[in-house]
Amino acid sequence: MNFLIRGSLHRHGEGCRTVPLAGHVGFDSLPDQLVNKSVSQGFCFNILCVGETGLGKSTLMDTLFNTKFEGEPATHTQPGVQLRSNTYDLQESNVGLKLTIVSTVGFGDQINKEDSYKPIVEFIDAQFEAYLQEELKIRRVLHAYHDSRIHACLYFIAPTGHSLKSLDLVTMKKLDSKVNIIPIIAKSDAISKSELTKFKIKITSELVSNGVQIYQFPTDDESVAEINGTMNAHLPFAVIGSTEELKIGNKMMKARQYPWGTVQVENEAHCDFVKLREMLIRVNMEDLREQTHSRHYELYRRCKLEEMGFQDTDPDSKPFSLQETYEAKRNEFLGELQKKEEEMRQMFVQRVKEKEAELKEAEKELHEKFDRLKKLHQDEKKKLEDKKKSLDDEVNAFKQRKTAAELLQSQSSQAGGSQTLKRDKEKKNNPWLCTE
Ligand SMILES: Nc1nc2c(ncn2[C@@H]2O[C@H](COP(=O)(O)OP(=O)(O)O)[C@@H](O)[C@H]2O)c(=O)[nH]1
Ligand SMILES: [Mg+2]
Repeated sequence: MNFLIRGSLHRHGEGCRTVPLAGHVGFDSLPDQLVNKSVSQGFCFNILCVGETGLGKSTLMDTLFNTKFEGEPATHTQPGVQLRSNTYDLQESNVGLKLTIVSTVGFGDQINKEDSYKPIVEFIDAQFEAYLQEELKIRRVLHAYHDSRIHACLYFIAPTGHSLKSLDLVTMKKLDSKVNIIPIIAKSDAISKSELTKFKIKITSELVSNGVQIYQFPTDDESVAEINGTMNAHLPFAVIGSTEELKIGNKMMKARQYPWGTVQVENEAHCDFVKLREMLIRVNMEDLREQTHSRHYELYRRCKLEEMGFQDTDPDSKPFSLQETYEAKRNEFLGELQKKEEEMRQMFVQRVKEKEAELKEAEKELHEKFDRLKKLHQDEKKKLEDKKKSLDDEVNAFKQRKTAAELLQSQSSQAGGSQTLKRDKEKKNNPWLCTE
């Protein structure tokens, strides 16, 4: 038995030779080793559900994973968009899955929806950032790290039958370079079959004309190329969610019952729920994880490291050492700091000058006011003094007049007294003289 291997000897430009093996070596069990290791470590998968409140996000998750995840229904009165994240340990056969479901709360409920996409973008970036920080640590434990990066974003479209809302287009456009978007038409039992066909075409053309990149199921792996190719043509999947089991024939099935009939969730003639479950979980879960790491995270990491000043090569196409990058960034940072300091100093001096001028102006005004008041006071004082003087003069004149009057009065009374005396004398001499 001959085994052929490609021996890759990357030593100083040596090529690789193909050499035959004389017997069984054992590395053909590598795939099994990998599987066993992965199974024992367990898997992790993170889904983000974006869609307006009440579009059936929680119900669909329960239906997809055949369980009841706890959680209160969200109200429509949230002041902004938030993200609610829950992690669950699931087990199927001997495979463990750490599943994280992140759901938007309050999406589409505000009057102004301009910034609705921001908390979602920030959340996705925060998970990338946490992973990058772990990668950059000196002592990193990536195998034990709980990877919270979003692997699939289910975007819930309302079954209006018209076209996408601008909120949907804007949000998907902001997310498409960060996450694998799988658009789905929610509550598709609310739309007729012919309307649905037209709606799907309309949505696809709107996504294309707005340049929104949605996740395409991969067709490069032969084993899944056919099914994935067919399923790509069915996007966006029209789904129905229900955790209610009804007896149909002699089987219990997940369905929604209406006065006019029953919709079976897992009946492919009724909706695309099975297609979504197959594509998302059974066929492409690993590709979604892989794409997240190799495409979306890689892009985030590249932009972030470039932003931090890291480069692979210098302007002469020579590899940049980490030390040089660090030095260059440090110098750039110090330069910027100095510039900022200088700017602040200049600004401070300018402010002080302005304040000084303001104070001088105020002082001048105060002086002028003081002078004005002083003059006013002096004028007033002079007027009062004049008045006092004229009053004093009047008082003196009055006193003089009074004295003169008194003198006159006393003189006249003296004159009156001497005549009475004369008359008394005459009366004594002549008692018959009548004076009255
Ligand atoms: N007609 C219809 N109703 C659904 C469907 N999925 C969920 N609902 C109902 O829609 C309401 C809101 O569902 P919920 O999962 O809480 O929505 P969420 O706010 O997006 O998580 C509930 O009354 C569900 O029973 C569906 O596919 N079709
Ligand atoms: Mg919910």
